[in-house]
Amino acid sequence: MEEQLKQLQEEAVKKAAAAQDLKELNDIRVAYLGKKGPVTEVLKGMGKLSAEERPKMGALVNVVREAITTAIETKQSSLEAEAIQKQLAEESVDVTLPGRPVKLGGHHPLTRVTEEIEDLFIGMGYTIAEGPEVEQDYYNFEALNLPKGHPARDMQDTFYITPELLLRTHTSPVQVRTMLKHAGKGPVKIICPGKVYRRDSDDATHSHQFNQIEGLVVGENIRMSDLKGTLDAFAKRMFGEDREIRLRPSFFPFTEPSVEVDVSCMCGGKGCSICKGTGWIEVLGAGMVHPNVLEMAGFDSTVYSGFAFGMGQERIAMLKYGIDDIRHFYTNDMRFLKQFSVHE
Ligand code: 2NM
Repeated sequence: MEEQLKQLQEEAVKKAAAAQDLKELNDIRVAYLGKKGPVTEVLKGMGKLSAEERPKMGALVNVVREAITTAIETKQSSLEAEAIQKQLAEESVDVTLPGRPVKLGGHHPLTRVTEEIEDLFIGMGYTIAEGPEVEQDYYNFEALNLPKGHPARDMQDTFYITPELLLRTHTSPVQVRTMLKHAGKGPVKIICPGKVYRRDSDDATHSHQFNQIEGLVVGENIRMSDLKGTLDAFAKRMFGEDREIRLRPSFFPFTEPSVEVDVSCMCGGKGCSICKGTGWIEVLGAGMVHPNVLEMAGFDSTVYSGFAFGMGQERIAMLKYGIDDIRHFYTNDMRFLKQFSVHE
């Protein structure tokens, strides 16, 4: 019987060590240590043994059972560890794998031009001022030296809501409002970007709604040369350091004198379709703020003077990017917009 037990132990330990998986190992446990297993059978037969032999045999059975149990538990630990290692290997993340590219959009060309101009003037110490698009006749016209009946405020050009309320035709009313807030004390140094409205028929170069940026500086001893230097810096930084500006006399009711400002063409005047062979491109209007406008805005025109200018982002963007039709800005054709995205 002793011999039989030793053999059982040896056999079970060998099988446990050779088990391929946890199920096989459990089968071995049931086969050797289970209720119907050989070890239990030996225990059952102990009743037939003599009083001296019984404790000896009992101790031996325990030793055998312990040995088999230990062998199974050892194997179980190693199988479980193997399973975890296998799982870890299968589920590992390859951090060197390149990520999937995220599609990036881009800013609308008008946003780009607006922000570029804003950055440029903020860098020169200006602040940004905004105001309502639905405006009072007083701020849009009257306070800008455009009394009722003036030809420049022709009914044909303005969207009126009531006789006293309209869609602003320029952002100048924002400048009037800002000057009034300063209550006669300078300096004022602002740019006013925003949407404006004109009763025009839409075509390749006209839109009933478009964007404008106007600038205004009011202070003591502000001169035409300050305006010229400011616009020269603007043209160079917007279009390139090799560009120059040219001022031609013009007329606006709210400035005196008034000028039309041209920037030199990149063709150098050799004759291209953009400058039509003249070498110059008109980009904005400007002038010294009319004393009437300063006075109506609460400034003493014998102490204060100022310059102002205005431009359209659409026109600037068309020149900068070579866009031939203003309607491209508003029709949201992806083939047009994609040209301004960060990636293709
Ligand atoms: C322009 C051209 C010339 C202008 C004048 C003013 C104000 F409010 F100070 F009187 N704001 N903007 C101005 C002057 C605008 O746009 C072509």
